[in-house]
Amino acid sequence: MDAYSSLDGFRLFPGLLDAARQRRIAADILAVLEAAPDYHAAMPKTGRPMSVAMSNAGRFGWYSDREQGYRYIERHPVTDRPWPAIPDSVLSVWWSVAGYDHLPECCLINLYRDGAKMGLHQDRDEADFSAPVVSISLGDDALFRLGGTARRDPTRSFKLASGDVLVLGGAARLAYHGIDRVLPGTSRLIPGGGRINLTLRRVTRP
Ligand code: MD6
Ligand code: FE
Repeated sequence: MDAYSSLDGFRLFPGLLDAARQRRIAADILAVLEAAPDYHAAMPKTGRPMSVAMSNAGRFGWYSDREQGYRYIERHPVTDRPWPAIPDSVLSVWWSVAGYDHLPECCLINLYRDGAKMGLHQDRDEADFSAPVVSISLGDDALFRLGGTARRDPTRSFKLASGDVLVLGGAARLAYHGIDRVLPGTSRLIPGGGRINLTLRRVTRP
């Protein structure tokens, strides 16, 4: 039982990544974004663009558009090139906290600039929920909201700071969660300000 969730498989590691590791990962992710520029995915059916900009590393990238909705794709939607490899600096975080014997297949990069936020959602576009989702926060602080496995379950919010690592595994793998807001100017890690969140996922069954 954790202070923030009664769901088994929720684990928060505040400050797991020291300043040097945060800078290494941030530099590696900025290099990924040079090769795979961020884009705004669109909501299924309405086509409304999400406020969070995204890109990916790994075999699969998470994407959504009006016509086909949420899914994983093997090529960048604009450049049509395969996604860059997941940097070793990021994979090492997976190996230290995931407790899962296979490589992640997707590193979704969520880029929060001025006023971006993310509504309450479940991560359920993967074929295998036995693998956890490992989340790395970089840059400005954010208010993270976490509920239960039903949308109507009560939620609570807590702050995620740069260098914090969060794991949603076990029963918490399908917990509802979102980002209420990012607190601008609370970190100098990301050039131009803002927040980057990385989520590492298994997409297929091993
Ligand atoms: C974010 N995080 O922190 C959004 N998903 O910007 C997520 O959507 C998330 O932190 C699955 C597991 C952990 C997460
Ligand atoms: Fe999520």
